[in-house]
Amino acid sequence: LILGALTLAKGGIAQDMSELPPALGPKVYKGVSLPEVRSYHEWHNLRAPLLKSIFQTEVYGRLPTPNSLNLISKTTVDEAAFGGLGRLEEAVLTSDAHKVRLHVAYVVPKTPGPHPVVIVTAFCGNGSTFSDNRLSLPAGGLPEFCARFKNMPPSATDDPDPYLIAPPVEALLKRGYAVASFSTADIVIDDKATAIIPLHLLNPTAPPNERLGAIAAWGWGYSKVIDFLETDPRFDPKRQAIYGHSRNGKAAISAAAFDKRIDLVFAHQSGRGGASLSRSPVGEQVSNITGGFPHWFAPNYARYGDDPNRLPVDQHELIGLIAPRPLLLGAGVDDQWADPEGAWQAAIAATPVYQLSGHKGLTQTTRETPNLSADIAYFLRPGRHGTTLSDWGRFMDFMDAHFKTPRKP
Ligand code: GTR
Repeated sequence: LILGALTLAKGGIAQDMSELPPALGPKVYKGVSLPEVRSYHEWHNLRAPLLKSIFQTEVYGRLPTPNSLNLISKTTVDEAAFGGLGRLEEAVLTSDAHKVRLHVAYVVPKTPGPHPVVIVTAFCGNGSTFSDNRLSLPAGGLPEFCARFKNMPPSATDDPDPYLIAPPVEALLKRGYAVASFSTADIVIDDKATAIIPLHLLNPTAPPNERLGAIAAWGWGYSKVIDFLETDPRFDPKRQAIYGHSRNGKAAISAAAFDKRIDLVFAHQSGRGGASLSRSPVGEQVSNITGGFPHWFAPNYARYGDDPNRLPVDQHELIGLIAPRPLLLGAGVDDQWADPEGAWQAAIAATPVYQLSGHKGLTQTTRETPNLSADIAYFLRPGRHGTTLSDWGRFMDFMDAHFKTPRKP
């Protein structure tokens, strides 16, 4: 697994990724100069705080100002949901300062707890996550594309659409997992024309070029759900997993980098601004994503559009901030826009951080054969952008492997 020897191809041109700064190498940023990292202690105490600051300044924007949301209500929606396997509830949390009203829907297995939990982001509302239209709609209603999914039955085949908006909740409950769901629209609606004011309200103190981006704002949503779950003894605070697909996969992976309470992450097809290296020449480029979605990142990120090699950090260092926690990365062969190769390279380049902490990081030797009990697992499956039932199967196996023996002391 030697990175310098690997190349990426774009239109027949091979690009040498040796320009990628090693995760543990010396670093200079705005006059601060740090030597090579030689111990996990140095990583944790010196390097990680600097990286968290650089990722906010240059990529994701300044995180929301610290704030706990107030619990407004908690209701039982269905005592015996999913054929009696779980109890479906809904909580409403608000913050006046942040102008946020967050609906968290969750189903808790009927078996004795405390239960491991997986937190998912709902593209089409919590009602679609749990197939229950009594649950509240997200702020602004459902996005237009959700009409396409209406009445789409869960499919036993590997169709990448149905599971995009609804995880296999029954299967998760049968394996003992609680499932919690929130809509990113409750934090900030995904609309470049209207997002800037709510993003500013989440952190009014951020300098203009470091304005919070929607990706990190959505990531903060996972953390707010965790604040709430941790007040309820039915959930195990040592086994909290998060899942996000595509733009929500970017949110998930950034959330885990900034919030240590997240114990395990499945960032599926997260692409640019997610697990894939910003320097990678495959698929969506920094210039594409910051041009198409200017509200997703700090305005500073767009400055690297013409030459991402100038970025003082890259996504292998973001993954390093997750170490030693388990991370699953899924990719699709026909989903080159999300740059499967860039995520593979990032996983390789983040592995020394896992090794420094006494873990192994990525251990598989081919992209197609994930080792689901390794700290970092990656899979490249046939097919396009979307989440299939077998993607979920791998995620559940990954959680089973890692949550058997909780890692936290
Ligand atoms: C695309 C965007 C990607 C990815 C995707 C999605 O339009 O270019 O970065 O986030 O949307 O979220 O499905």
